[in-house]
Amino acid sequence: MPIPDSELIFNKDGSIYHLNLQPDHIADTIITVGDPERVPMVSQHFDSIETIISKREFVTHVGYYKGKRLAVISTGMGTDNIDILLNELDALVNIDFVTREPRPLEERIALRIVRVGTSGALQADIPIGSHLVSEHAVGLDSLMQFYPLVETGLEVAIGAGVQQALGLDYRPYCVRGNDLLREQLGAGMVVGNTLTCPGFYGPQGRVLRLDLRIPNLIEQFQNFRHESAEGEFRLTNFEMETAGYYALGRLLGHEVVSLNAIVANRATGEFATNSEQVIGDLIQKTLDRL
Ligand code: R1P
Ligand code: URA
Repeated sequence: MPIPDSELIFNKDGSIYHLNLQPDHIADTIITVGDPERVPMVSQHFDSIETIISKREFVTHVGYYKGKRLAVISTGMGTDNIDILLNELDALVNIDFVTREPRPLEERIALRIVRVGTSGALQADIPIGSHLVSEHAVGLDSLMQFYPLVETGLEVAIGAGVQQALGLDYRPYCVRGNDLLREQLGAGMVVGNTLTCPGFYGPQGRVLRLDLRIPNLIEQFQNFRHESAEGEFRLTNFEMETAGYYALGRLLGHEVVSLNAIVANRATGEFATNSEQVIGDLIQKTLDRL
């Protein structure tokens, strides 16, 4: 059955609704960044740029780095945007735009998607300026209320533990990322467990003029532990997208890794004065490892 016009939406030029891209625009390896201004920070290193396309917060440059075809796309902030990004990227490679039918299993393409984003450390021993690769992601957002994510026993237990520690009335989801990609791209980085929050202020325990419903939220995050045969699990850092990437990557069959430039430390109260350099170094490291 063809997917109806209202579900798989094309622009007049045949490009997909939000990303504004057509299937031959995209590369199999994609670097994603939150801030549209970070896209040229990546593509400035390319040997050549063949495509520049943008719509809303989704700015895409496609080109070659040391002979390898790469795309860099900005996503804006939040897992709601990651829902759009992953579904539309998947459609570009795994749905036939003419017949509007999903491609058969044997023709499916697994994309390699690398998030290069900023993040705040939760633990005092993770200094600002460090680079952290996310092993697990725990999602406090509601995206996985709408998809049949299958979690391992350990993932369910971690999510349930976070629910209990914070007194939430829903169980956060938990997803381990792709081990091979983490080892390849995250070599030498801090290996951590990333908490994905549905906001930058209250959900990350920041108080400006509004009090928080959960007292001592940062301490609750910092002190959370889950013991299992795999060892001790603690939350190391937070941001706003990684859990959505890992969960949708698992569901759609794409390889995803989240690399974090630590620009804040909530245990010490510091914010990096050189955040551009911290993220710039992570971009260079990522390009050289792909
Ligand atoms: C908040 O300032 C934003 O920074 C982090 C968070 O996940 C959120 O998107 O990532 P980016 O630097 O990739 O945008
Ligand atoms: N991005 C976040 O979401 N939180 C931080 O503290 C820093 C960057």
